[in-house]
Amino acid sequence: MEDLLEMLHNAVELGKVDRKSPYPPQLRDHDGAYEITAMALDAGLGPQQILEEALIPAMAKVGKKFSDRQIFVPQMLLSAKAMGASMVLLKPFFASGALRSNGTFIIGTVRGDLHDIGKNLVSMMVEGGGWQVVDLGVDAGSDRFIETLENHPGAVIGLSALLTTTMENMKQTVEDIRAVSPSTRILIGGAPVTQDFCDRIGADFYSPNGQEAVNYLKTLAGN
Ligand code: B12
Repeated sequence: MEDLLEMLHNAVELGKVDRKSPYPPQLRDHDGAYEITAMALDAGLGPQQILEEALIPAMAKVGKKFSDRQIFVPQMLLSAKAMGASMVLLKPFFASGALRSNGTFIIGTVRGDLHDIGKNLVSMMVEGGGWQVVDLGVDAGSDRFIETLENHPGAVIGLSALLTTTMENMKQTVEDIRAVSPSTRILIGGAPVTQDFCDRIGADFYSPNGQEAVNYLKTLAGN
């Protein structure tokens, strides 16, 4: 079991998407993140364990290697693709609450930011928590959040930012939403985001992961 988690960690860290992907050359004809995830699920490992013990630590390692200049953007992108391949198989487990609707959750990565893995994960979990999710994708400006909110009155908003530079755009987005709809609940997250930052920009809730966001949303839905 541990071997499968370790193999998956390696596949994501090295950017081995699936068996047929040619990169990295030393893993040619080896299983990739997709196949290993399927084996892990078949072996009875839970999606949360796969996420917490293989995928998320692998991406943290990738970030560290990037900071240390051991790898560059193309390798980081392949790791992201490998994690995405694994998430395709995990999604049905997280999204199984889609038929109930506690309300609408509008989520997006803020303007100037193209990181979407964490946002997609939160989106899956919130959907699994029984909310209808409207996903605005990446590089979403305040105008898109406000327009979508007009079409879904009472919706809760989730903002993601992974860059210190785009945290400024997160602050601006919160201000812009507050200006038109002061009572709208706004959740924020992303690797550089903190509780202190949340307090400073006047967002309602900060969470370092999707699960705590789901728990907070439950309190809003009254269950
Ligand atoms: C993969 C990756 C990329 C991929 C993204 C692909 C994709 N489709 O997302 C690519 C290659 C495109 C990329 C590009 C860049 N990246 Co990059 N990237 C990463 C990396 C390695 C992993 C991010 C990730 O997916 N983590 C896994 C997910 C699951 O974690 P997460 O996003 O943090 O999400 C969790 C929580 O934060 C939270 N959460 C997230 N969002 C939300 C929202 C809400 C509402 C809530 C409640 C919670 C929540 O829940 C999630 C689940 O637990 C990070 C390293 C790191 N440690 O974060 C660097 C990192 C973020 N990147 C970095 C940089 C510098 C860049 C580039 C500027 C590089 C360049 N020179 O071009 C560009 C910027 C592009 C842009 N404009 O956005 C830096 C940022 C440094 C900084 N302080 O700003 C990092 C930290 C790497 C590093 N150590 O230097 N990157």
